[in-house]
Amino acid sequence: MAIEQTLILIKPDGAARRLTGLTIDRLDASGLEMVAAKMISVTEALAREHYKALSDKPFFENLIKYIRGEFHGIKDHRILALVYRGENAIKTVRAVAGATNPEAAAAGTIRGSFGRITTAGQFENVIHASSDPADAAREVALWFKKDEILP
Ligand code: DAT
Ligand code: MG
Repeated sequence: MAIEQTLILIKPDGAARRLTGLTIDRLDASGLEMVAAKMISVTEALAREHYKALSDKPFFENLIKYIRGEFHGIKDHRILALVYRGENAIKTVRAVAGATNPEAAAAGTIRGSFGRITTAGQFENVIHASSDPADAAREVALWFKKDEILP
């Protein structure tokens, strides 16, 4: 099986609800290796580029506000971004995260345990995890410079 890298973001609901440590603990237990980590201010441009595949969705504008912390009072739009590496890392992290829709996410997954859908219909699902190899490569390069990732 291939060694992969995948991007994880602790989303503003995850940070606000103090789920950063729990998320890292779950990723640590999965056996994958953390190879990059930083707090970064999510600019409007970065948010739109990250989610550009969803730009035609009705929830897109709220998704941009959500990831920039505007629903959770996050200072400076800051977010913790991580890269994990290992065999089958992309699927492994997606399994730890659970399904996109928190109501559909399996019990015991991060999203299944801690995600919610707001009354406005916004999915608050605690973490972002790259969904496939093409997405992962694009996202890791978007959020991190080469020299910020351990070789
Ligand atoms: P994932 O984050 O599991 O890769 P995605 O890439 O399809 O899912 O969507 C990105 C984010 O957009 C997702 O984490 C939450 C939000 N989202 C997706 N579908 C939604 C919907 N039907 N209603 C509200 N928010 C949604
Ligand atoms: Mg996705």
